[in-house]
This record gives sequence, C-alpha cells and structure tokens, in this order.
Amino acid sequence: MVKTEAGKMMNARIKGIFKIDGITSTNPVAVGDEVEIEMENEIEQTGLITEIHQRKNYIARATPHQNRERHIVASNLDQLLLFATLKEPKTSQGFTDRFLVAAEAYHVSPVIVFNKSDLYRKKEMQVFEDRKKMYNAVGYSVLLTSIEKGEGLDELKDVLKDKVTLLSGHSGVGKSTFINAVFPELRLRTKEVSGWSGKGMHTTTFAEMFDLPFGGKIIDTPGIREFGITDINKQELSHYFPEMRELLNECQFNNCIHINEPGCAVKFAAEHGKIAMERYISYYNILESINEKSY
Ligand SMILES: Nc1nc2c(ncn2[C@@H]2O[C@H](COP(=O)(O)OP(=O)(O)OP(=O)(O)O)[C@@H](O)[C@H]2O)c(=O)[nH]1
Ligand SMILES: [Mg+2]
Ligand SMILES: [Zn+2]
Repeated sequence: MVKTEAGKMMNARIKGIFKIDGITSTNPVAVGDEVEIEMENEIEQTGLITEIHQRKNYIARATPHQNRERHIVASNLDQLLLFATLKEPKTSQGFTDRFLVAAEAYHVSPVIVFNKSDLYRKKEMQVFEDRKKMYNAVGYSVLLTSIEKGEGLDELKDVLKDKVTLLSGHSGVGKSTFINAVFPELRLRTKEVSGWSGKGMHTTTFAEMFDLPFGGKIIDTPGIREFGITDINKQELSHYFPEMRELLNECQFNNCIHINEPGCAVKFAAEHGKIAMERYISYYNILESINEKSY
C-alpha cells in the first residue's frame, strides 16, 4: 500500500528485482520507503513501483528460520520506541538490550516504554525503577505508561511529535492499543483481554504507518519473539553499548572483545560497578550468539 503525495492510498505492486544498497533482503520494499509509482490500472486504481529511493537509514533483523536472510523492519526512521512490559507478558532485559544494540548500529535513537503499569505491584515497580536507573545512566529515556488507565500518554505523545517512530516489542505489550488511544477512529485489532494467555498468536500481522494528528508518523509492527542481530561482528559489538564505547581506548589490546583479555577496561568496569553487570551479561550473550562464519 502506498500513499501518494496528494495523500491518496493505493495498492501497488513491485515489478522486477530490486537491490537496495547492494543488499538482498526478504522484503525489497519496506514500510517507510519512499518510492516512485506509475499508474498500472486506471479502473482499479492500482500502481506499479518503479523505483525505491535511497534510504536514510533502516532497521534490519535476521529472519528467525534462515539466518542468512535479513528482514528490513522499516526505513527512514527518526527513533525507535521499544514497548516493554514487566507482566503479561514479561520483557526480558536481554531482549531489550538486543533491540538497543540494533538501534545503535543503525543510528536510530531508542526510547524505552514500560507499559501496563496498572498491573505492576511492588516487585515489578522495583524492577522498573532499577531498569530505569540503569538505562538512564547509559543515556536512554525510559517512560512508564498505562494505556489502559491513560497514564503517561501525554508524555509519550510529546516524544512522538514531528518524528517518524518505529513501534516495536513483544506481542501483547500494547502497541496497537496505544495507537488506538491516539486515534480512536482507527479501531486497530488488539488482543481480547479474556483471550490473553501470555503467549500465542500475534494480533497485528503486518507493519503499517500512520500520520499522527499532532505531527509525525508512527509505524505499528507485529510483535516479535526474538530480535535476531544481523550485520554486526564480534569485534564491533561493544561499540553499540554506549557505556562500553567510551572505554574502548583504555583496553590494553585494540582488538579486545572484553572477555578474557588482560588489561580489559570494560571487564574491569563491569566488575567494579561502573558498568551494570546485567548489561555486561547481555553483551556476553549477544557476543556468543553472533555467528562469525557469516563474515
Ligand atoms: N492492563 C493493561 N492492559 C493493557 C494495557 N495496554 C494494552 N493492554 C492490553 O494488552 C493486550 C494486548 O494489546 P495489543 O495492543 O493487541 O498488543 P500488541 O503489542 O499490538 O500485540 P501484537 O499486535 O500481537 O504485536 C490487549 O488486551 C490490551 O487491552 C495497559 O496499559 N494495561
Ligand atoms: Mg498489535
Ligand atoms: Zn576490553
């Protein structure tokens, strides 16, 4: 579906093979792309995509089954809004950190939103406070919302104003519910509360971009279970942890991957509480998951 400069929505198809930036992906055209179209069928008002403009940036992830394939999640973004929840469902810190690494690697600034605060008891509030403190120290904004109760919504709208935002996170965290709260008239499909099982089917099945009434655009996406890192090698991973990035010059070896090397400033910082141990563990887990063979 494309939107013309005149604001008209129309169905369009792609003809031929497109290779953008010399990369192959499972989806040649992604939400957020700017394209040239020709009218293909006047009666049915359908178009033909003839050209995809150079992307300012994009976010890509490994497709779950085929590690070599990559999927462009969206393109031409200003920021990434990661929806997380600490209950129904639980978003792990490891998942959050993978997303943050992708945001850093593709130069899209991230904001973390903890939603469903109405379900948090003392224990979850403590986890929220700890994560907020940890991520703020790294330089990331962290918001707390209850879309259900309308709490934190105004603050969130301020973050979105006049920007192109990709909304992502696990299935069931409330992404579409949030968009419905901004545009009641859209009536996007969201999961029934009674049907909530903690797992199961995705409610949103394709990515879609909406113009925000107060300026800016937002892209709703289907929930994902895991964010498969792609395009990043072991050597550069620590560049995408801002708190590690600033220490890299202090490691004894310039090819240090911060695990067992002597004179490692990053490991020293983690052991002495200057870098959160939880972040260092995420770093380690991501490092282990990177398949060097593909480089
Ligand atoms: N208690 C509570 N429930 C919420 C809140 N926000 C959303 N929900 C509920 O969470 C469920 C899932 O919401 P969706 O908006 O469908 O989740 P989604 O992130 O779009 O999920 P996918 O489309 O599958 O990726 C729905 O039953 C919502 O009503 C909240 O702040 N508090
Ligand atoms: Mg949804
Ligand atoms: Zn090191």
